[in-house]
Amino acid sequence: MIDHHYQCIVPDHHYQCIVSLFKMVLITGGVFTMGTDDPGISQDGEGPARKTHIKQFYMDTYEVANAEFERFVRATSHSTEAEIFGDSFVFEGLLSDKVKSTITQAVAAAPWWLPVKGASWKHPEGPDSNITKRMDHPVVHVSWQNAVAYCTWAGKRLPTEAEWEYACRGGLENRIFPWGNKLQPKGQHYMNIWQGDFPHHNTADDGYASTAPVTAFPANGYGLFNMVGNAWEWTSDWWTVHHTTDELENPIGPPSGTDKVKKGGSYMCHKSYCYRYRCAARSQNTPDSSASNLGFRCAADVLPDYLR
Ligand SMILES: *[C@@H]1O[C@H](CO)[C@@H](O)[C@H](O)[C@H]1NC(C)=O
Ligand SMILES: [Cu+2]
Repeated sequence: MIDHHYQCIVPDHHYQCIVSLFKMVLITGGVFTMGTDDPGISQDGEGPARKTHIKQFYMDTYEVANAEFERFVRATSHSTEAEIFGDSFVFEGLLSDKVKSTITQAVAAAPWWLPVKGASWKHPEGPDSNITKRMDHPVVHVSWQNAVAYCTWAGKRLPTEAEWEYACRGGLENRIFPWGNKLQPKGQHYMNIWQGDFPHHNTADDGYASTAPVTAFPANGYGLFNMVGNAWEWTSDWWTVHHTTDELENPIGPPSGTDKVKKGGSYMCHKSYCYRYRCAARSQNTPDSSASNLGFRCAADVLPDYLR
C-alpha cells in the first residue's frame, strides 16, 4: 500500500524509524478456522472451531505506542478514563514498596491487581513513574472507549475479534501461536510473557518484566508484531462464550453485552494461570476498564477503488 501519511514518531539511535503513525498492512481476505476444539481455557468460549470468512482489511503492524497516543492527546486534549476516575489497576510486582503501602483495596480473585491513584498511560506505575524511556512501548491504562477514540482520530477502527484472530494466525491454519505450535522455536523467545513463578517471580528470561517495545520479537507471517504477549488488545466485539460451528462471514459478535473481548494475553501471562498467549484465547473486561497490561491496535476498512 502506498504510504501517504508516513511520519516518523520515534527514531532509534540509528535514525531508523521504529514508531510511525502510518503502519498498516493489507490482510488479504480468506477463510480460516476460528477458535479451537482443544481449548486451553474451556470457560473462555474458545470453541468450537468454526470456519470463518474474512474480507480484506488493514491491520496495524504493531500495538499503538505511547508516542502515538501522546500525539493523539496533544491533538484532541482527550482525557482517558483512568485519568478521569483518578486510578487504574497496576500489577503489584511493578510497584515500589512506597506506593504499595498506600493501597488497601484489592481484587479478591486476583490480589496482584492493585488500584493505584494517579496511575494512567503517562504514569503506568503511579504518579512517581513516567514513560520517558518507553515511548515505543504499547500504551496501557487505556479503556475500550479510549481505544475507540484513538482509532477514530487516526481514521481507523478497532478490529473485530474474528479479524484479530485471523491476523494473529498469520496465514497458518490451526496453529497455537502466530508462528506455529512451539513455545520457543530453536530455543528463542517469540513473545513477551511471564517466565518463572507467577505472581512472585518473573525471571524476565524473554528480556522484559513489563512491556516491551512494540516492534520487539519476530513478526508473524503477515508482518504483525506482538499479537500474543506484551499487552492485551481490545477488539470491537461484545463478549459471549456461546459459539456454534455455523460458518460465518465477517462476524462482529453479539449486538450488546457488558464486556468487550480482549485478545493476545500480556507480559503477565504464564501457563500456570493465564494460558492466553494463543490466537484462539480470549478474555474480557468492561469497556471502562483499564490496567497496566491492556492496550490495543487499530484496523481499517479497505476502501473501494473509486473512493481511493
Ligand atoms: C522519569 O522517571 C525517571 C526514572 O524514574 C526519572 O529519573 C526522571 O526524572 C523522570 N522524568 C520525568 C520527566 O519526570
Ligand atoms: Cu499483544
